Amino acid sequence: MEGFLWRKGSTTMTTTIHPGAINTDDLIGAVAYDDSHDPFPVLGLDHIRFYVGNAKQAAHYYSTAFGMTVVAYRGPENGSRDVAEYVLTSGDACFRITGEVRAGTHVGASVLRHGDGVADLAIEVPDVDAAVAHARAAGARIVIEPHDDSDDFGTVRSAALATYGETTHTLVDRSRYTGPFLPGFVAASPLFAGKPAHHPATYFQAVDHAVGNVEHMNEWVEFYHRVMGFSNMNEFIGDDIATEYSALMSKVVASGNHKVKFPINEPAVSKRKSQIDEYLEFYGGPGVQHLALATADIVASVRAMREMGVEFLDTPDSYYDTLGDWAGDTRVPIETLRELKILVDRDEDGYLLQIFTKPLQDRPTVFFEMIERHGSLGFGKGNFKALFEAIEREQAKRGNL
Ligand code: TYF
Ligand code: FE
Repeated sequence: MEGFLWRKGSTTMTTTIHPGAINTDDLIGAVAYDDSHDPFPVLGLDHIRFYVGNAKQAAHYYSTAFGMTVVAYRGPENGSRDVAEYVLTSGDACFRITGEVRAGTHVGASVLRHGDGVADLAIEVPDVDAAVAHARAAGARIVIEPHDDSDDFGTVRSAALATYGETTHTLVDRSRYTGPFLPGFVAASPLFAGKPAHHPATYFQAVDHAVGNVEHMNEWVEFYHRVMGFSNMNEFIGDDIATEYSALMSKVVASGNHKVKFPINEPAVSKRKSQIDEYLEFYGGPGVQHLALATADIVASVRAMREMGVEFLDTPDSYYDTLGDWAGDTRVPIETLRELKILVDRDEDGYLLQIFTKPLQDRPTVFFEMIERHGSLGFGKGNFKALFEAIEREQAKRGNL
């Protein structure tokens, strides 16, 4: 039977904007790494699973506003009686949108409490059993034991472990599988064929990082060390910055190859209500705060997304008045950055361009970041002040500051 194989990291893809192959490992700042002694080797992020109130409409939104393509589906028509799921890809990035079709599922219970949000950050691993054995010995709670699922396209072995809040990490070994997504899913046609011809083929090509908001940052940093063998990246927001303006503390943990990067935020005590406290209150506990989407051409992507109605945070003009003094040469002229409100950060390794959307639903919870890396492996430290002030302006509009 013909295989689909929509990924993996070794695949190259093209956009209309940057002709030629784009290496998604470069886009996300992956590094060479020998995992032969790693107790928990990971291949990369497999997919991001959202629980939503209306999967069909969410899939439509990610198709139109984020330029993604529906590639697989399951629902009542093919044996999934309780939930409908749409799988969308954009380059190597894969979103799985799950909604209940019958009252009374755990998906509905999750949406009742949290609203639409990220339920699972699935990680591709070479050996599910070895990973689970290590995680269990390190004290992780295994929520789904290792098991096989099969269909005509082969077999997938998977398991799931609990992380912060009600979020989970599914561990997936898809090395013996060639189907459109996972066993039980059927290939599906795109929901939306009307993308303007002048838009890039994809607005983003990989997921760069996924950020968690928690109550106790160090507890979860230690969890990722102990359970997954992740190490700290040299990027943090400490007490000093927190008290000055950010009202949050943050550390970043990453897999050895840096293909999976998880910044972890906690609220800091400050004069005003932290943006992290606002999230914890409205989400109803710890959860995924933002997903950073790596793009090879942030200008084309942000222009396209703005045309399709995506709302981005504003940046004051004063940011661009002084940008030339410190940002140095970037591939994008300052006037274009100013027009689109794109931020720049530079460190010893290079620079990055980034911009943040407003929350993607009416609850002030999960949002996205678009990021174009040029050497920098950081997270935009130089922009924290401008960014957090922009977030706080939105918080104030909601009456939550
Ligand atoms: O992922 C990061 O660390 C950056 C900065 O509430 C950031 O995108 C950190 C905390 C936050 C929003 C953005
Ligand atoms: Fe980020």
